[in-house]
Amino acid sequence: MGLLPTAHDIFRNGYRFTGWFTDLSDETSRIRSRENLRDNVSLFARWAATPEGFQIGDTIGSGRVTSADATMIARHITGSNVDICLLAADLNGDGYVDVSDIILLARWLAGHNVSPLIAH
Ligand SMILES: [Ca+2]
Repeated sequence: MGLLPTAHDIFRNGYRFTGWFTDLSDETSRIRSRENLRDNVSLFARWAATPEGFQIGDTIGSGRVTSADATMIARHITGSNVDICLLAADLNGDGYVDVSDIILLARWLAGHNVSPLIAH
């Protein structure tokens, strides 16, 4: 299996990464786990346009992605009433904001070579 592009590679200003697909015309072909990648397959990345000014990971709209964003995701998950952008907080694009997104953000902030599939 080859290497998937990293989280840094998939960040596109003004777009939200929505996942890897084996067939661009089939919404159900989204890859949800590396376990499904045992054979040689071609994968297609998909993005969705996001509101102007939106940046994945910038949950508080500060214009930067920092550890404060991870902290705010943690507060959201643990039930605190915080005002965050849920689209920006869903770093792995699975439709949920959970600890997987914090892990991905923390690893990315630490300079690790991460893939959105790691957090699944
Ligand atoms: Ca997520």
